[in-house]
Amino acid sequence: MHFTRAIARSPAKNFSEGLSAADLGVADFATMRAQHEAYVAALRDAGLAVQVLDAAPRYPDAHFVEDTAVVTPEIAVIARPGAPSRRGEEALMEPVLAAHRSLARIESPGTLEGGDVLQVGKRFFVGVTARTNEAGARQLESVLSEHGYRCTLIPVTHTLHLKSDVNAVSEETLLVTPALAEHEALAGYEKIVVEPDEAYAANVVRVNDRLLMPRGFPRLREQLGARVAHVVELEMSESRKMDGGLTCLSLRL
Ligand code: CIR
Repeated sequence: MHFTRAIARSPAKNFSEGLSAADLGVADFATMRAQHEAYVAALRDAGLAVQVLDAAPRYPDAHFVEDTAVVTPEIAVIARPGAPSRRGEEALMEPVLAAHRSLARIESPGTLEGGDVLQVGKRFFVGVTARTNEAGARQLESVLSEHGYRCTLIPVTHTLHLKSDVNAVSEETLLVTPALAEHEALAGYEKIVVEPDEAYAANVVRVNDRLLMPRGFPRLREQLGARVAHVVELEMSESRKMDGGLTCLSLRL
């Protein structure tokens, strides 16, 4: 899939009040802002026009914009966050996406966060997690099937979002943590399995000719080696403290 645009949101000064189970210490705003600017610059270097929305301090997790929608070339599906403190972020995103796509919406009692939705070509994998329930996943499936996509639901209990554990490096190759390496829903793909102590680095973003990965994971860098021609490493320490990864920080379209 070729992306031309991305939508991001500046982190709010109170972003460290967001949800986190990471136990990695208090996140620092100045460092986060610099890391976010580097992320946006990396997307621009990849040729994307990046729209950076204003910080939204009412929602300290709102810069994790990926969770607010699922965007395909044909449609944007406005999510319905499962975390009560994040409910409302999707309403901020709706008018932004309306400028680019026709919209569908996940409705109550469904919940869905974009971090649980992985697209690989015409297939979607949807994590059923603490944030995305089966009703939400089935609603998404119903919308996407109208556009020729096939959805497979994957129950995930050990981590926050499906994409904490699996992402596409190409249409044939997935980067997975050991937890999902043998999952039957993912059979048929070539796999790169991250080392258990580098599991955070399974959250990578493929943007056109390049792959963005978090800095500080030398074995994954080596594993990607010649398989991925252009790897960009980005410092992610402050997002990590807030349970966020690279995919969470933008919507690509
Ligand atoms: C949360 O717990 O909702 C945020 N602190 C982190 C969200 C990360 N988003 C993502 O993985 N897509």
